[in-house]
Amino acid sequence: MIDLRSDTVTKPTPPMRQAMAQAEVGDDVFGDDPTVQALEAETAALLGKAAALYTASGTMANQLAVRGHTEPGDEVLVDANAHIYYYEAGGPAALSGVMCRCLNGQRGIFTGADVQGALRPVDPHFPRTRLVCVENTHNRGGGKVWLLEQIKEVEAAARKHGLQMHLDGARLWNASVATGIAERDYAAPFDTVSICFSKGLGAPVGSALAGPRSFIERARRFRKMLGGGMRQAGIIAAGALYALRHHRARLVHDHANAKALALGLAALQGLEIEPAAVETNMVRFRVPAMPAQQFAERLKSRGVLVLAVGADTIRAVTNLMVSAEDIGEAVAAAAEALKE
Ligand code: TLP
Repeated sequence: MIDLRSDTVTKPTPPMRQAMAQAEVGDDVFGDDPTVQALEAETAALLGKAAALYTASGTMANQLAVRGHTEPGDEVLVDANAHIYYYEAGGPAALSGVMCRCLNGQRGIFTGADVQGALRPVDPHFPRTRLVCVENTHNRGGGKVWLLEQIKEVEAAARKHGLQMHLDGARLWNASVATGIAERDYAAPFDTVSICFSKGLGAPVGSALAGPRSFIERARRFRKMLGGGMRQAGIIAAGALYALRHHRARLVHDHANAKALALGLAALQGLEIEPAAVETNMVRFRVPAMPAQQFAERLKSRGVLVLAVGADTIRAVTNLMVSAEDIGEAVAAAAEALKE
């Protein structure tokens, strides 16, 4: 199977498994796991933040950030297609008691004027607007990259009104590789940043939340509250550490494969796709002739897995397990599936 459903589907490579097998571990709830501590320190340093916390998932890291930045009844500004709002099981409402005010970004990118326009007057009738969340790269935006100037414009509007800034950087690595902008420079405008080791970097488990030390220590208590205090987590943290050290630069291959896939699909009759919109490792396209799910099933019977992410939209994500040859095979499978 050529698995293009997500970059979460990767399996640890042999050297990653070796690093995991040899990891020094201890009880991390007691602060005794040297591998988790090394991962947290390296992540914080890379992002230019004082501290970081290893979490079970990206969802947990994002929801800890929302919880830490807000009080119940507050309002969070977020793009309508952002993972925090769209794919986290109602977490902001359930775990933090906050309202989400959705901004209509273009492929996930909104502006300082959008932030400005969503602000509420200071008045007891209204919720307090507290937090702005940005997602880079943007998943439902098709792996869209934010430019630093766009982030700085949002930051200026947010700071003018005393709002906090959180970055969902699950795929920040992809944004950095695509633009050459260092992760710490992308992270600088934000109070807190979540990143994932288990997506493009190919580690089996885990994400992290980075930010000021006092914020991260509070988040550690919230993580415990959610049952996310893990014991000998060094076993999985070693995979994440290996991925952080060795798998960032190779993302250029995923990006080249995504571009090749988009160009290959664009040459077929019967698909709607914009290769120029492919900036990182995600390809989105439409199949007007049939429901997306049906096309996904036709591809599956030919050994290619993709995800229907809407009634008429398919997503294919290149990743560590997909080679340039696989892309050629996936395009051939799509050509056959269209003819069936
Ligand atoms: N995204 C997954 C699905 O949940 C949709 C995927 O396959 O793309 N932020 C962003 C931008 C994400 O894309 C994801 C996962 C997360 C956070 C959450 O990470 P996990 O799955 O570790 O909770």
